[in-house]
Amino acid sequence: MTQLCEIRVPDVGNVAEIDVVEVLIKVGDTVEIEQTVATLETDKASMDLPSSANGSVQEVFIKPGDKVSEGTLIATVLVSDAGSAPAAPAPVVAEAPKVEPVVEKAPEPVVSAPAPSAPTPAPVAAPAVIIETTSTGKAHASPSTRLFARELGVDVSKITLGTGRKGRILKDDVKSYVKKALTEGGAVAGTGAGIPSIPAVDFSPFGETELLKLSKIKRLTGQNLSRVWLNLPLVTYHEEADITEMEAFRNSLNAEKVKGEVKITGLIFIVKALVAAMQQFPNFNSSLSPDGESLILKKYYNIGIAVDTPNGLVVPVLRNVNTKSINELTLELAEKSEKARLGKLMPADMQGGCMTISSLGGIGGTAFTPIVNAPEVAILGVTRAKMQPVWNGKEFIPRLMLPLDLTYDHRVIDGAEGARFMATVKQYLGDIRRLLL
Ligand code: CAO
Repeated sequence: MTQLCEIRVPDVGNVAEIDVVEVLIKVGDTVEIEQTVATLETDKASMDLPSSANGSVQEVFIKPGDKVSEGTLIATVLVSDAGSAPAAPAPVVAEAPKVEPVVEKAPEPVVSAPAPSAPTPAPVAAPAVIIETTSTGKAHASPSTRLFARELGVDVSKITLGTGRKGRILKDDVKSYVKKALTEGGAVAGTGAGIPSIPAVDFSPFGETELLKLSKIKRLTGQNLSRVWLNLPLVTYHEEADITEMEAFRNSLNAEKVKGEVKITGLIFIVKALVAAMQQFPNFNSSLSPDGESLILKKYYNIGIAVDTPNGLVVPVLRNVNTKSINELTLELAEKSEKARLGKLMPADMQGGCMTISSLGGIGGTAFTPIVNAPEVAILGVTRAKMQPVWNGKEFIPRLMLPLDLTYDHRVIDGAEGARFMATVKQYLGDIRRLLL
């Protein structure tokens, strides 16, 4: 046997008009006792209206924006014998639920606990209307939305604006928030660990704008950089190397090259000097184990080179630098940076780096703070070398000085270690004969 059960607004105290904020059921849905069927709101409180029967929804009489009051018919539910059908003849009015303030309560809940006023005793215990007051200054969301957010590990206060009435946060807003966090690769701002998001701004009052989709490389690089920025305690140390002799040597080598031959770039000497220093300071050729308890020391020396391409930044890797000559590395860099610019690098070309160099020297600059390419623990930034007067103890002499910026993961590298490492790189670049030792 089946019976039609009515779900009505219970006695919610002396409130004449209650707004329907969200309707969570539709015709054909199966509902269970205590399942929230609608979210109602007064000026002072919001409440989840639970179903008082198990069954299938036959008709829904309200929609968001409607005003309801005690006794308003919300929906009818067809209850089968197997379900929790009220014993009274159909139609049966669900018993007015007991009202219990829950979650973030105001000192004086506006909706008071009424005495049951249903005409027929319902055979099932009517679930409580769940109330959340809105005078707490907390995020504007119903208890069921809060529960939903908690189940997904979302701190609802991190959702800055809901799409519901008066900015109310709805379940769909929680879903969009999670979706956005997953697409952007960032962490969902969970309770206590969330980082305030940057609110969206409508620029239209200030002038015309145009929407330009980011390239895939740019989006992925952005996600990775944000992750590193948020997870690693980064320190950048600045140094200058005297490359006057190195540059003279490089120019003399290039003068010997016949037309069409690839010229030796200063970057290759930097790659060599870096690896020589990494061999002396093994911590720079390491990664932190995922549990943060150990260092994974690498016995190979692969250097990533950040290459600027029309589609964004890519980092091809020069492998086994310690076993290759300056000429070999020059050719390899020329080939890989060309492939990078043509978008022809294979994933394997960009894997296995131990440390990265980001050189802006061809463009300019005096210093910058590159971001470590984790799980590497350090990155070397290079900006434009320039002639400077350097005091030799007796006089100022013109020297070609190269600015270097080392950013490192401070969990792995100590400040003094970083300074010693850079003093070593500087020494190698100052006298490249030392690379032979
Ligand atoms: N100081 C002075 N001049 C420099 C210099 C420096 N530190 N570095 C390069 N130059 C000169 C070169 O000698 C070259 O001069 P010539 O044309 O007279 O020979 C010119 O600048 C152009 O060099 P280049 O940048 O093309 O070549 P490179 O070997 O130095 O660099 C590469 C290769 C692939 C790193 C570079 O082309 C590139 O893409 N740089 C951008 C890197 C980048 O975007 N990094 C990301 C920063 S954000 O993390």
